Amino acid sequence: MAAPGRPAAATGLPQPDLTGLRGVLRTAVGQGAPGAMARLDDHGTVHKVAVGVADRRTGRALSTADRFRIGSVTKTFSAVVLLQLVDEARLSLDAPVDRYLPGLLPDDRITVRHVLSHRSGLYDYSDDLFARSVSGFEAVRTKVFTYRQLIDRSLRHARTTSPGGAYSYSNTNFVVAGLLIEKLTGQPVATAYRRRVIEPLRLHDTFYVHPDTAIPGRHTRGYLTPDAPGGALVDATRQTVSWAQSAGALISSTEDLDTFLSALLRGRLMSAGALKEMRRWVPAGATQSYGLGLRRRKLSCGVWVYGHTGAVQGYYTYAFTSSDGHRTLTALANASNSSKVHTAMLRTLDPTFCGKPPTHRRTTAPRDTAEDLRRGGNPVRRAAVVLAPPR
Ligand code: HEL
Repeated sequence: MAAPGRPAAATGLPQPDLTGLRGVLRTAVGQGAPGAMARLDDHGTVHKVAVGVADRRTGRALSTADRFRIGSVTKTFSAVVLLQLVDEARLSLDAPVDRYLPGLLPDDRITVRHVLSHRSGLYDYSDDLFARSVSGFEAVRTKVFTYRQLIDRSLRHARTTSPGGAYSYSNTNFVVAGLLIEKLTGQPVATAYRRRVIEPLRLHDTFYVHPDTAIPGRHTRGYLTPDAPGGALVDATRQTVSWAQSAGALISSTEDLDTFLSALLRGRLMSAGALKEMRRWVPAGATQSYGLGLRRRKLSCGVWVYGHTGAVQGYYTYAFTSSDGHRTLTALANASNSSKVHTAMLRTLDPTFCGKPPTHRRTTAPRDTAEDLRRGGNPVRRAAVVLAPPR
C-alpha cells in the first residue's frame, strides 16, 4: 500500500485520507446534522465511515447500509435512460422537445440537449415552492402533482435565458426529461429506471416509489433545518417528493450510488459516443461544469470528479467518481437546509480524491459552492456558454 499522499497506481490519485474524511463527517454532525456517513469504493477496496444517529427518537446509530433520499442525483439516472434511447436511435439530442411532446413547451427551439444541460431557460418552479423552507415543505409533503402541473408552474414565469443560452439550473428541465422517458418508452419512469439501470446493475437499494411516502426497508430518517435559527429539526422522512419526481425522487444507498457512478464512467451504461455527449461541459461556476445530468468538479489538488449532488428535505448527498470510475465516494448527511452542514459535506471530496492536504492547501470550501446552497441565494446561476470537448 502506498504511503498517504503518494499516487495509487491505477488512477494516479493519491491515497485517500480516511482520517480526514472521518473528521469532515464529524464536523457535519458538529454543525447540526444528526448523522453523516460515507462509503468509498477504491479499486475494489471498500471503506465505510458513519458518525451520529439515523433516528433522533430511538438513537439508532447511522449505518452506511441505510437507504436515503438522493434528491437530484436522480437527474443522472434520468439522463442515462435518455442517452440509452439516443443509442437506440429513438431520441435525438439536438431535436426540439416539441418533436416528441408537441405543444408542451412554448418555444420549439428548446432541444433535448438544452433541457439536459440546464440551458432551456425554463424557470425553476421549486424556487416558488420552497421560498419558506418548513411551511413550503409541509404544503407539498403529501401532495401528488402531474408533470404537466409542475411545468405549468414554471411557465407562469418568464424564461431565464433564450434556448441554448447560459446554464441556469432548473428542476423543470428534468421534469421534461421524465415526460420524454414516459413518452418514448411507453412506461412509467419507475419501470424505465428499473429495467434499464437498477436490474442490469443489480442495485438492491434503489427504488422509485412515487407517490408512496415511505422509504422501503432499512433507512435513515431525514431532518429539515428550519429557517429560524435555533428552531427544532423537522422529521421530513415521509414525503411523496412529487414536486421533484424524475428530477429528484429516487431512493438509494451509498453502495448502489457508488456502483452506479462507477459503471457510468466506465462505459457500462451506454455507448462510448453517448458517454462522450454526456461529458460535453458547460461552465457552471469557477470550479464546476455541467454535462448532461452530470456535474464535474475541480478539487483543490486539480483533480476532476464526476457525479451529482442532491438536496431534498432531510438529506444532502454527494456522489462523485474519478474520471476512470475506479474511485467513487457517496457521502450523506441526514439534515438539509443548513449551509454549515452542506459546506462540511462538500469537504468530503478533497480527502477522498486528493489525499492528505499539503500544509499550504486551502482548507476552506471553494467560493462557488454557493450553487449547492442556492435556496439561500445563489450567485452562480448564469455563466457564459461554451461547449467544452468531452474529458
Ligand atoms: S437544488 C441543488 C441540488 N438539487 C436541486 C434539487 C437538488 N433540490 C431542490 O430543488 C430542493 C430545494 C429545497 C430544499 C430545501 C432543503 O434544503 O431541505 N431548501 C429549502 O427549502 C430552502 N428554502 C442545486 C442544491 C443539486 O445539488 O443539484 O437536489
